[in-house]
Amino acid sequence: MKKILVIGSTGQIGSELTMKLRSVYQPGNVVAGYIPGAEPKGELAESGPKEVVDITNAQQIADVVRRYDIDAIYNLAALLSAVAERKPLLAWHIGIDGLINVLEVARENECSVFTPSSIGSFGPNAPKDGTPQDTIQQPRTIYGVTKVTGELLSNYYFMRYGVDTRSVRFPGLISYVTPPGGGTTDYAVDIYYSAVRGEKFRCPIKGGTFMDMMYMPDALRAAIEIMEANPDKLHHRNSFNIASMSFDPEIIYRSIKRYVPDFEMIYDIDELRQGIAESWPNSLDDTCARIEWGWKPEYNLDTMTRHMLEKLRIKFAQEDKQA
Ligand code: AKB
Repeated sequence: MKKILVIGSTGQIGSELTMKLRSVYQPGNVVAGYIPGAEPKGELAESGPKEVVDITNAQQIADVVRRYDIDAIYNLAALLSAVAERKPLLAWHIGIDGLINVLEVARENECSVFTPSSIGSFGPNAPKDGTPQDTIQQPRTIYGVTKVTGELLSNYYFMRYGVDTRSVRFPGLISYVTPPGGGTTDYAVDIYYSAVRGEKFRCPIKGGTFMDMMYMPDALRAAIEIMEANPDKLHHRNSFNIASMSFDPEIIYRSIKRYVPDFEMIYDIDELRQGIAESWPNSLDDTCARIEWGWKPEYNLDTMTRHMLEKLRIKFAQEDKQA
C-alpha cells in the first residue's frame, strides 16, 4: 500500500485530505507533516503518524521521506492569494523554494508529487468564461506567479527526470471543517458561518463578480483520483482545470436565503480581494480532466448549501455544549 507524506497537514485542505487519505490508504501509512505552531489536534493528531516537516527545510523533508519509506508527497504548503500579496517574498519562498525542495527529494527517493495549482494561475488576459485548459497564463498576483511557476517546474521535473508530478487547479474551496485564511474566495465560506450564527454578512466582493467554487468533498476526491489516474491516459499533468460551480455573491446569498429566510447581506468591499477576483476567470472549462481521468463533481450549489448549513448547525451546537 502507498505510503504518503502530507506537507501542510493542518491547513484548510490538509486537515481534511490527511484524514481522507488515512481512510483510503490505512492511517499508519499517511504521515501528517506540520510546522511548529500549527500542530495537529484531535483525530488528526491521534489517528496516525505526525512529524515536523517545514517545506523550506529540504533535509527535514528527506529525513521523513526516508524514515517512512514514502511513495507519494502531497505538498499543500502555500500562502493564499490575499495574504501572499502582503508577503510576496514569503509566498515565493514557501511556494517555489519549498516546491524545489520537495521535487528534489522526490527525484532522489522516487516519490510522486501532488502540488495544487489554482484558478489564480490565470490573469486578466485569459478568456474569462470557459477558460480553456491550455491558454495564456499571465497572473498579476504573486500567488498566481508562484502557481504558474509551480506548474512549469513540476512539468519540468516530469519531463527531465521522470518524477511523477500531477496536479489540479483548485477553485475556491468551501468547507465547514477548517476555515480558510487569507484567500480571495473565502467570502463563500464566511457567508455560511454568518447565516448559521444569525449575523448580517458583510460581503467583501462585489455583486456580479463570478468565480469558480467547489465543495471540499469533491476537491478531496479530485486530489486522490488524479494521483491514482492511469498515467498512459494523461496528456496533461500540471495542472488540470477542474470545476463544479460558478457564482457571484448574489447567487450564493439567494441559495442560503431559501433555507434561512431572515438572512441579510450587505456589501463592504475589500479592494485588494476585489482586484484579485476581477483578474481571475469567471469559470473554467474542465473537459480535459473529464476525458483524461474521469473527473466529475458530485455537489452543486444547492446540495452544498444544504450540507453546509446542516453541518455548521451541528458544529455550533456542539461548541455551545462544550462552552
Ligand atoms: C484563494 O482565494 O486564494 C484560493 C484560491 C482560489 O486559490 N482559495
